[in-house]
This record gives sequence, C-alpha cells and structure tokens, in this order.
Amino acid sequence: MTATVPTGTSAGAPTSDVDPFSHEVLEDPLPMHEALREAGSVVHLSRYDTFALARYDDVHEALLNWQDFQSSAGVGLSNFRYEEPWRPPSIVLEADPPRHDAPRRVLQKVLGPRALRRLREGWAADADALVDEVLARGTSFDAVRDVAATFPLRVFPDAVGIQEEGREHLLPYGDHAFNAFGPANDLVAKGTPRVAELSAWVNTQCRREVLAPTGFGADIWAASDRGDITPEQAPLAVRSLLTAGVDTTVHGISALLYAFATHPDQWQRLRAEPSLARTAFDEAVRWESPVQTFFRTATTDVRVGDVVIPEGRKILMFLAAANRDPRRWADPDRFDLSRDPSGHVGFGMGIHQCVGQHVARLEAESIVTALARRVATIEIAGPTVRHHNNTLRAWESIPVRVALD
Ligand code: 4IA
Repeated sequence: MTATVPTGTSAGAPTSDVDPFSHEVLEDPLPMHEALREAGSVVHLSRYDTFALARYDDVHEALLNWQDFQSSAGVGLSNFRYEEPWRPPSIVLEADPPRHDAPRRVLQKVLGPRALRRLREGWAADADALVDEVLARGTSFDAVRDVAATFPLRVFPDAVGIQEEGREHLLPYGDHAFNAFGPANDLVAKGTPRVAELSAWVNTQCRREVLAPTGFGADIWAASDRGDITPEQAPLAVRSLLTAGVDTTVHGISALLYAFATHPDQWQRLRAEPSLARTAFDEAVRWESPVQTFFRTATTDVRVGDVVIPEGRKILMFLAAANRDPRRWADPDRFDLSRDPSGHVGFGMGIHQCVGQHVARLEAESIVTALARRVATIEIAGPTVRHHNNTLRAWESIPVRVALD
C-alpha cells in the first residue's frame, strides 16, 4: 500500500504534547489523566496526531458506538488501512460486525457459566494449595511474583489445554502484544528480538493436535466442527485466549493485592464478608484499570462534545481516566468495597466487552478467598516496582508482609 496516514488537523480540539507512552507517564499516569479530563471532551495529542477521550461519559458512549468508532483498522496506534499489522489481526478484538460476531459468540459460550462451574472447585483447591505453599516459606513474600503471577499460570493454561513445555513464553508474548498497541517506542523494541520465537510457540499451541482433548481450546475446535466458526478461525480464537488472558489477570490480581495492602480496613471488610471477593476484584479493575487504553478509528466525521473528529483518524480511549472520573465516581481514588463498581469500563463496554471477564473474576475470587482464609493483615514491606507497558498498568514487584490468624 502506498497511501499515507492522514494527518493534520486538531479539528478545533485543545491540543496536548504529552506522551502517554513515556516512562514518566507510565510510572504515574494519574496526573495526565486528570489533565486530559479537565482539558475537554476531546484532546488532540500532537505527538501522535490522534484524539484522546478521557471522560467517563465520552469513553462510555464511544465504546458503545462501534459503528462510528471501528475496531477493524486496529485497536492500537497503527492504522491497518495503511500499515501492516505485526501479526494477523485478532478475529474478535480487531474486527467489526458482521465478521466479529461468530467468533465472539463461540468464545462467549466456551468461557460461559457452564465451563466455569466445572472449574470452580478445582481452582479453589489450587488456590488453597498455593497459599499454603507460599505461607510455608514465611510471612514475607512478593505479591506479584509469588501469588499474582503464579496462580493464573497454574490454572489458566491447563484450562485452555496447551502443552506444558514453553509456558514461560506466555507472559513475555502478552507483554509484547500489549506494548504493540502503542507507538514503536523502546518498549516495543525490547520485545522485537523474541517476537518470532514467541509467536511461533503461541501459534503451535493453537493447533488442534497440540491441544488437550478437553478444555477451552478443544471446545473452540469443536465449535468449528459444528460450523459455528471456520477451521481457519479456530486457531485465531485460541490465540485470543492466550494473548488476552494471561498478563491481564496477573496484573489485575496484583492490583487487587496492592489495593488491599494499602487499604487495610478494606481487607478487614473482606475477611468479615468473604462474598465481597467478586466486588473487590471489579473495584480493583476500576481503581487500577489493568488495561489502560486502546484505540478506535473514526469511520465517519464523528462529533464528541464540540469537536468533530474527522473520518479515518485514530481515537485513544483512556479507560483508566474514565474509571476515575469524578463526574461519574464519588471519591474516585479510593478503593472502596462499599461502592458499586458496575459500569466501570476496565473490561471495556459494548460488543467488545471482555469475553473472558468471568474467567478472570473466578481466578481472582479463588486466590483472594484462599488468602482471606489464612491472612489476618497484609502490609507493604519494601519498595514496590512498576512494570512499564504501553497498554497495561502493571507491577514488577510488591513486597508484602502478612500476619496469620
Ligand atoms: C486478542 C484488549 C485486550 C484485553 C485484548 C488483547 C488481545 C486480544 C483481545 C483482547 O488477541 O483477541
């Protein structure tokens, strides 16, 4: 393709030269989120010549409006109308109706309530076993390395049915995929040398003959036997689980544990009322927004507030800014189990809303319930370290000290 990316106009929107993907912002994006929300409904980001939405109502409305805000031109900065994607696009995330709908329905069924009922008991036992192991080593541990990054990797790959060998590739693959939604900065360059190797391994896991005879992977292939999706789509649907389902839950559970370590009163509330575990995870997803951003592309000149965003332009949706918009949330910076977090856009909203959210909730609920059974108090025991990613709000390390009953 020889066409060039359309550039040029800020369409009368206020302009900012902030770089949302700089290390300074990734370390602490909250001041930028507030500045973008306060600047207006739409802000032109001059560095990337895109438009940003950061207020809850605008993000929410745009997410529901898949007709004017398309996904099939890519939900990263790169515009698939003009640039080659780094991998074949996702058949759900990076697709619009009608092509989006069949794979979406298949994943919804495969990851639905029936599948989860079969997993609940085993995951609860796995969570209890992991907590026992960690606490047997002592009462100081790393909430990221020892719990949040360990539990999903113990249960999710088995639930999909991938082979044992090479599972250490899952997090680095996801880390790169989420970096690749952003600009071609140092974070993308860091992942590029291994991308061929990691992609080859992931693609192998998606093949029917490599997948276990039962599990989400086998269920997806069975759907292709029924004609619900094509045999060409089946491996790409499995790939979506492996891309979207690992780093997100690791960092979501990290966020939940960090929230409890820094809000001890909320940990006591959870202990008194363990059924709050599900609400707690959603509140942590609102509070931290493990998936901070993604893009849409305007299919037509589309009005947001007083600004008409021109057809073809990329729009960056700040889920994280919307989830702490004081116009929508009372005391938004507080992690609070008494609030109703429903309506948060941390899982997106509308036709693309996270199809794996029930799996994520079950993972989080399992591990936090197991911790609440044994741990009386959690506190931060050393310097916490962020992991920078162009899309994810992530942790490298959260040292904690716990007291047992
Ligand atoms: C896919 C936005 C994020 C959670 C996500 C990433 C990748 C895919 C889906 C969702 O590869 O389908």
